[in-house]
Amino acid sequence: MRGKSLTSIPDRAPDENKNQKPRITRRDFLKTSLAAGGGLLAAAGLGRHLVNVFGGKEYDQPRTDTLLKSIAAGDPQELPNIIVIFADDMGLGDLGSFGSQAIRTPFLDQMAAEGASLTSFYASAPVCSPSRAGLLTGRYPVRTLVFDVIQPPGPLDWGFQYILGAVPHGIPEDEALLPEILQRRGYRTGLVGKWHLGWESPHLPNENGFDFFYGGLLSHDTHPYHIYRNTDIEMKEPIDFDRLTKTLTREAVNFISENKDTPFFLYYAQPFPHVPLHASEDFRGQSEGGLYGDSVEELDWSVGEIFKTLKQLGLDEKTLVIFTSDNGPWWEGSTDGLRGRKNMPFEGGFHVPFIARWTGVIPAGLASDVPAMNFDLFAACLSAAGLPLPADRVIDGVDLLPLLKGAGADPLREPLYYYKGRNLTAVRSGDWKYYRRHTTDSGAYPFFPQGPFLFNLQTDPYESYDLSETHPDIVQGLAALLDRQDLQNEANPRGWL
Ligand SMILES: [Ca+2]
Repeated sequence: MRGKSLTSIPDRAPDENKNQKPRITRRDFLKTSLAAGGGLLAAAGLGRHLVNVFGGKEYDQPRTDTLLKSIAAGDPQELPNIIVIFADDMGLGDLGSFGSQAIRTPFLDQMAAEGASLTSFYASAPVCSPSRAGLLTGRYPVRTLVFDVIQPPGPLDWGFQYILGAVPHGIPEDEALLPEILQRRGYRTGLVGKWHLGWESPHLPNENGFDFFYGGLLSHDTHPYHIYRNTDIEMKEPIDFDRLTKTLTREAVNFISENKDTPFFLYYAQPFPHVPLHASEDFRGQSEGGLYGDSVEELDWSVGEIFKTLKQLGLDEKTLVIFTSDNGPWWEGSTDGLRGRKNMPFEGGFHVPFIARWTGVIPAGLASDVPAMNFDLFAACLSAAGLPLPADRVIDGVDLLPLLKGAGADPLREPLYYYKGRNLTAVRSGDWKYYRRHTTDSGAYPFFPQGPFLFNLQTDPYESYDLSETHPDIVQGLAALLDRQDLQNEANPRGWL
């Protein structure tokens, strides 16, 4: 039948028609095709835009107002200080304590020696904004609607943001952010560095729980990039990026010193080693890792200045300090050999360094390969502040403090999901990671999807050998988890309870 139907289709026009003028010229055909294609694209874009604008958002500000009002101030003597140091695009293999031979990070190495390292720690997204949304809300970024990078619309971004993706202008006001909760608890809250969760009101840091903000609203490869002190521009672009780490370090240290007598939460979101790479004259040319390495070594110095300040003020035992990165490395930087890089669902995009230090509480030198994700830090910080998790919304994070104190894995840990944009791409449960068929990571074949894949991260951390044929039962179980997660998300996109 197949052969017959193929041979029945003539591969050229019958001879009797060859001298007739075609009824449709090539130009007409192209014009019609382009118009039809454009129309279809526009209709699809508009349809998706309308769905994004009018469906699935379910804003609920009263819910969050009620939640925040329910949080009582704590006894300042009982509340530990919390510092989260969040590097930008820094790779797992860029630290000495995680194996770098090219870059020296003595202060981070010392932090690891004095605290706990998690060696299977993930960002909640492989790019900046959603990873920050996950960190500050304790939820999969897709629930917060910040599933991709937030930036002001340039000519290309209008299409990218408002037709294709409909990314909001900033973190929705009805998300309860970690600084908003800690502020109600009695913390002085400060953000030094990169915000990247909105560039205009009502999405600015001071409107979202931060008493103090010093830094940039966007990535420093975006224009306009100004340095703000709270809501005022302190330095207009062009900024001297070589001095940026020094300036931010000064502000972070000042914030700690000024608030030494009150509980404080400092979110130090370092803009490096995201490109463009810069380092001050003290660090430029010093590293075996090039300018990338110089910027990491200066970041490491900056971490050292924070620890020096804590020691001088006698705050070591009162302060939980966490260090991690928002996603895997981009153009440079080491994934420590893991497959993939920034903006990919492979380990190299999500797997980031993690160190926590809290003198007298977290045992020195502890290391664990229990998988965790940055939204767990939301839960850990609330736990440190003596607060329960919000019960009015799905919180995907679990309290990491018992693990960091040496208690081992939480048996109730849900599987970890890997989203690329709003698409659920992979799941990790135990040692197994399963991928749906998805975009290739080979630049030479950009239009070829790949997978599905099943990898055993214990025996194959580099995701090189697909085991789906030999373990169909595991594939079935993990595929069902992905389907379940998708169904739950479609039924309740914001995760309201
Ligand atoms: Ca980033």
